Amino acid sequence: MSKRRVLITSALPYINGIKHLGNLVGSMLTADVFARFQRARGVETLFICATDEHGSTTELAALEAGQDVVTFCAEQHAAQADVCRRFGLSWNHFGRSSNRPNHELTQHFARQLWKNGHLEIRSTKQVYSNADGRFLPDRYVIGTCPHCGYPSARGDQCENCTRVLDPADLIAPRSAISGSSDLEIRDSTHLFLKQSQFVPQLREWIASHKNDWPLLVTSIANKWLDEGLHDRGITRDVEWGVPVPDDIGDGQLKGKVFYVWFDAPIEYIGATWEWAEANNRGNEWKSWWFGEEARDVAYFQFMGKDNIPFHTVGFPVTVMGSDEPWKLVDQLKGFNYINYYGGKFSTSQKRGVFMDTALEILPADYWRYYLIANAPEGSDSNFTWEHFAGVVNKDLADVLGNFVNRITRFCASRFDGRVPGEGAYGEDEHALIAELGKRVPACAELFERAEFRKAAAELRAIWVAGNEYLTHAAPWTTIKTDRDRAAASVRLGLNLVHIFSHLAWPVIPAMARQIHETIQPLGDRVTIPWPSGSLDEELDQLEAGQPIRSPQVLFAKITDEQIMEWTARFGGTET
Ligand code: B3M
Ligand code: ZN
Repeated sequence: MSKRRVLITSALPYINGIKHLGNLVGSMLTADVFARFQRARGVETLFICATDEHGSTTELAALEAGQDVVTFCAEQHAAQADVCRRFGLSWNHFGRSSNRPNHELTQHFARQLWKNGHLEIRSTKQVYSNADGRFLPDRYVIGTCPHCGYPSARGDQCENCTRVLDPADLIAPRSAISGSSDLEIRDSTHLFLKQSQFVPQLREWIASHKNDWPLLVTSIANKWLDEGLHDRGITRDVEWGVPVPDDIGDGQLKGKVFYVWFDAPIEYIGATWEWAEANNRGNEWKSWWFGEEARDVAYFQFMGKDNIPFHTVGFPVTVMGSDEPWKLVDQLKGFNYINYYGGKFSTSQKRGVFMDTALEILPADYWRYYLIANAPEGSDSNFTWEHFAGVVNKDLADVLGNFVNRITRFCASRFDGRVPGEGAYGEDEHALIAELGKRVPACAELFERAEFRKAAAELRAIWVAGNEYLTHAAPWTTIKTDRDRAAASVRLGLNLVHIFSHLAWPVIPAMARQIHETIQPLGDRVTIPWPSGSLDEELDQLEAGQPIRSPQVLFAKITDEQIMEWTARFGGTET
């Protein structure tokens, strides 16, 4: 039996616009921390993401930007790839759903579904705009929400009350392209996926995960099934998408493309294919996804709660209906939302903090730590600048940063900047080693279970234990009377700095590197491995006489002036 491999996908960010911190923590960032942790443990890991590019939202965004959709997507993809890289997201591949592999695979799945009798051609009523000379699907229609009265609801969903809509539901509808209200209802032919046939199979599959998926995930999945699963229209009258192949529906579907939510999850596989192509790995992509070869793969998905139905029902139906042995997700990690001062982060209303502006004001690791420590797992969490500053100042500056600074400075000034070899570890040292002997495996277990908040809390507890040890051992005092005792404390302190950097790497990779470099250069090693030895060995592994460096200030505290400036700039009042 070969070793376990881990496949990780994060929900694919929509192509239009840089994502906000809520999108980030609920998919890409947590997936990244998990991927780094697996690599740090020596597990063969493939971490895949891509931009989700098709559909009416993209066409409209391109229109608004005054660009053709191909240029628009290319630019936006590059912009997102750049900001994500600067956030330390360590994908093996960041693909594009508009690339050829996804086209091929989407058409393949559709053909399989057609062949197996799971698709049906139906005539539907669609909104048609006379002024624009075209059908207006989904977001192309704007009008008043029939549920809450919000006047700018879009035809796919009301942003105000989040209800899913059909364009024909909207009151006083108008075209999002021209603003014209000269609209009529016309017949248009579309492909429907007969999802309702899959309910028993879905129920069984979801039930088989009731003990290993978060309650949030199984309850959202079951709610969808309980409310009655409708057959789903999987084609649209737009141009930008994967075309329906001619051999499906003998010409009746000419000019239609697949609905974006049909092709987007298939891009998880498509992007893996892109990865193989980009790295000359031939057919290896298939070994992560298909049949016997993929049996050793544990597949983890990360996403916000609004995406859960599409991953517990929509995509699985595509996979099951293909009647081919494609891999289904093993562990589905869903997240609640992060709110901004009690209200929503909103891309369309530019409310909250976005990835690019976040990096303008602070390094990525401040954000990474804060977001992981406050990941919206059990319930929604709430971002405020005051809270953010409190967490950063306390955990990163006062606890971790201060520990590293105190011990390295003291070593520099009193031990010539070298690891002291004198003195033996005594009772205090052994007590701390024993404590970490429990905490480090506990922390690993929490990362393994993808419980990020608790894992971060354990990490912080480990740093706190180090600080308490140092305060108690007080080498700056003992050195006056017992140099060997002080030397032993400094030696343990430096070993702690070293292990802290290994433990922190999945969450704060850049800072972890910097901390490691104060103790030992890393060269071109990318991964800082999770400690695998006993803590007795791990905490006594630096060689006596080895030089160390004093770091610059690792984490600068956030000041009250900065909080004032940022609340003024980004808005900071309850809604
Ligand atoms: N593009 C992102 C979102 O709903 C959506 C995820 C697709 S995952 C296949 O925010
Ligand atoms: Zn509404």
